[in-house]
Amino acid sequence: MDNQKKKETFKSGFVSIIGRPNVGKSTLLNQVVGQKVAIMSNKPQTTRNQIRAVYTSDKGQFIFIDTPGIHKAKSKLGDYMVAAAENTLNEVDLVLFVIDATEKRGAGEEYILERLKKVNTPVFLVINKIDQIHPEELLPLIDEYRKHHDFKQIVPISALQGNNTDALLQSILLEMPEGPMYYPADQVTDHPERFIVAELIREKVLHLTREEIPHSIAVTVEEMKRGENGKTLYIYAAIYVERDSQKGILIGKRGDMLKEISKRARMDMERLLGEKIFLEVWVKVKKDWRNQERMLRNFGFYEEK
Ligand SMILES: Nc1nc2c(ncn2[C@@H]2O[C@H](COP(=O)(O)OP(=O)(O)OP(=O)(O)O)[C@@H](O)[C@H]2O)c(=O)[nH]1
Ligand SMILES: [Mg+2]
Repeated sequence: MDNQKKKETFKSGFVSIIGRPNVGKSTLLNQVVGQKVAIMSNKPQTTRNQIRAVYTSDKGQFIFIDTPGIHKAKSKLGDYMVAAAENTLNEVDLVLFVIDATEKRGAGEEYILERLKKVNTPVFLVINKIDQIHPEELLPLIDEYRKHHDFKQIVPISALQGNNTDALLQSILLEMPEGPMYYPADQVTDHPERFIVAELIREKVLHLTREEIPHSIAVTVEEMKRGENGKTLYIYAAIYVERDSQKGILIGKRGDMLKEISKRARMDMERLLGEKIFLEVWVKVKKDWRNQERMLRNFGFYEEK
């Protein structure tokens, strides 16, 4: 009887997380699914692809789609990233428009609000980073945004600290249609290990380098194989940069930088995959790869078209 009732009321659907770069979209995704699925950093344009992660409870299942921050694209890669975010808008049951409470509404938000006018999908305004503002600053912010869109809900949160994210999940449940379990209850992501491994290396580069380097790199996993003892997982990866000078920076004095990147990435991989890992990383130069369609395809962009 009980089971019958549960079945009838189970809800599920797709939820896209959009917003400007660096507002905390990936942090929110990881917080709600309780696992690091998407890499995070304080550099804008960290996320480059649609990242899917699944949240399952006994009442429902939501498939969250984290997207690249919407920005003025300056390369073919940028065009791809913005399209990856905008393409989700019509294909999901709900859009979470995430803003940073500490930042003034700017041209980026205006642009997104304009885009949202053209879709029929319900939208929640998620005001993130409330741990950084005084509570009194919240109401004026809400009033201002409310004028520009008929948001289904306005939910202030701190994705980093997990403040109010449970309330957000409850509001999402109300918005979801009745539906099936799309994924097994224990599955959090459908991204292949190769993708996550490459992303973790890219994340360490983002954390350890500055200026143009974070935007100039791509990471590929060339080989992943299990050792003869069956225990160690051997991973061979390459970081691509656009110029020789960038290669020098990434390798560092006596190879120190590359060693640090590899060490940090390996520790994260071991934590995530729960096994012993041997990681070797090379740095290669590929001039202006961000504007070369063939290279972008090689690096796995454009796959969803
Ligand atoms: N104080 C505070 N910082 C946060 C919060 N959420 C995210 N951040 C920080 O904001 C920065 C950007 O977070 P990300 O999750 O990578 O942002 P994003 O929106 O996915 O960025 P892109 O992928 O570049 O579009 C990181 O340094 C986070 O630690 C929050 O609730 N409070
Ligand atoms: Mg991100």
